[in-house]
Amino acid sequence: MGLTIAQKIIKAHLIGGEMTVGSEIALKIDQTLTQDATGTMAYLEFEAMGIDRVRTERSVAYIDHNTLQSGFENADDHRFIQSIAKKHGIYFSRPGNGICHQVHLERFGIPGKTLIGSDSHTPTGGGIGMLAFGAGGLDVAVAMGGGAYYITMPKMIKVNLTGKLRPFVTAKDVSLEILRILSVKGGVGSIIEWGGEGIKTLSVPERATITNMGTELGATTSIFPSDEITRDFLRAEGREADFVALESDADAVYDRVIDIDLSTLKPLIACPHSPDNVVTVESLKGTKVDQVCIGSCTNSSLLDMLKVAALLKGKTIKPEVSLSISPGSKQVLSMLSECGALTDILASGARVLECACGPCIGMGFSPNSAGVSLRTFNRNFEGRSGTADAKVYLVSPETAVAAALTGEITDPILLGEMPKIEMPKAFRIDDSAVIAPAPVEEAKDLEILRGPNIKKFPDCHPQEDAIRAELVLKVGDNITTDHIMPAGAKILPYRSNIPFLSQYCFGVCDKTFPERAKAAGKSIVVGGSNYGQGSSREHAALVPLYLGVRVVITKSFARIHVANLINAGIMPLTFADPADYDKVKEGDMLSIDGVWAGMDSGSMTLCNETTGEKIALVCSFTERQKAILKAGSLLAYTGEQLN
Ligand code: MIC
Ligand code: SF4
Repeated sequence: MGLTIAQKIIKAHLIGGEMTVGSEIALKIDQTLTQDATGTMAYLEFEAMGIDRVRTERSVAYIDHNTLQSGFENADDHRFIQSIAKKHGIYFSRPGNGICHQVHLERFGIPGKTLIGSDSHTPTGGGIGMLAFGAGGLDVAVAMGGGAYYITMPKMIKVNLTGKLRPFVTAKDVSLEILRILSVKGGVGSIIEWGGEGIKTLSVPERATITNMGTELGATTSIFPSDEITRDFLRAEGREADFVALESDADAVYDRVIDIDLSTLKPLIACPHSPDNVVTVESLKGTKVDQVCIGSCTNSSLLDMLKVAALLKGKTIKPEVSLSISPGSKQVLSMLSECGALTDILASGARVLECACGPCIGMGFSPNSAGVSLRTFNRNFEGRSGTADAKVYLVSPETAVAAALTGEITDPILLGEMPKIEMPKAFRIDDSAVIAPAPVEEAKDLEILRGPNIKKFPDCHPQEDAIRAELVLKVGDNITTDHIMPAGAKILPYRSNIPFLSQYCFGVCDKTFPERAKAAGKSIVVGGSNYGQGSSREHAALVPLYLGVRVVITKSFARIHVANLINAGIMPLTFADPADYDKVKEGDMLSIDGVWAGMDSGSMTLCNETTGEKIALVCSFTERQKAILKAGSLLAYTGEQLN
């Protein structure tokens, strides 16, 4: 039987387990990336493992999330990451050099290699034919140390593209279309492989927009073949030698095939507050817009920016609209500047922001009260923009420009003719903002620079054989890690300070949670389906751990978060019958006896001591996961293994 592209890469990197859907496999990881918001933790964890030098082919530490430096905290964290990178063999991409996923695609991604990153949008690398996964910081730390990365062998979904996009319809609309079809849960447990004749009309940055947003489907990752288009991109980056051709076998078998005819697509828009809440732009025409933001790891490539500049050229934006543009990398910004496109952008009245995540993670540019913001980003979760009552819509750069010019949601087709964009044959290559690590002999004497913002890792608690704790919080379906541990300008500087962060835990759902959890001492959280979707931030596990959460019971979990919970020693369990979710309420006293035997048998009985009801729970832990939970955390378990 033939293999899919993903199965071929998995096979070449398999160091444990069998490639049977649903079973745990261990993969050798070639490259890692971190960003600063998750990086400080990941490097503290790497340090705790006591390994001198990374054992990957390439590890890169990016600074792109917290670049405001509104106090000493961010700057201290940057210095810490820079010094630890230099000492341990990691390349350091300075603040201003760009968003991790964009820069990694440009400068480091290699088709056929495996990559894990402490950021959920690491699958962006699939645009260049990498098998790239978002992971918790601790998993990345282990991979840097040469350890395997564990995933559940996914199913394979193929999206077969035919036809060609019409003018003003873009790769972003393809992403929104697949979200409309599959929803934010539709990719769970699957790798999405893109193929068909239609992919020949998509450049690498367009493919990367699509694999980037595959994260919003809950997919394990997404991938495109590596073909002549990939080779052209690598050649333009001066890296043709990195090219490897990759395609699936003609008789490869997929669990599901979805057909999309590109020529039938229309400009689409995701409405508040979920990326799968998709309708046509046309259907919302006339809606007043206050703010437009263009950028993020989804839509900040040179191609996107050149299109934006061409559409803005000679025009000015509506006085009522505020427009921000963040190019994805220093390479993109300097090329915009060289060809004069930056002048067209500035002349339109746009505010050009740093090459960083910026407004996407609520670091500035929050909308006005109840404001309508159209963004080319990948997430529009409630509150993420920094304005609690803002209404955030996700769109393509073309639709974003149309709104900035007219002041209302407008089908970009009405902008007239799409200007022809000439892409340069070669990109401007300047790696001066990437600092190489110190040679081994020099590295051992280097000091790691720590600021007072870096606090210790929370204490872990080995799972006990019997648990008795209060249900302190019950939440609904599709709870994101932005609900559990919000980001934004006020909190993001404290990503290495768990005690400080804990005051904001679940703030979007219930501001009283931190106090109540602390008072309870030990506690249980209950959630609906797809609990923990979104960001890879392990803080969404570490902070609840700090507040005393020992068990989370849901209808179902999102992939990265469930791994982060186990890594933190919090036991994730699911209701055998989802309807039993209704049999518990906040304040109930819950207990589980025979936890260890239950881990082995795959089922446990939850006793609701308040009502006297007994509820069946299920779990399916691997031997490794059981050992982590019994040790109290992946870190403790790794320590046990090393000893
Ligand atoms: C995000 O887009 O939510 C982030 C910020 O990039 C996160 C990582 C983080 O929380 O630091 C992600 O996607 O994993
Ligand atoms: Fe940065 Fe936004 Fe991309 Fe996350 S989704 S990596 S915050 S640009």
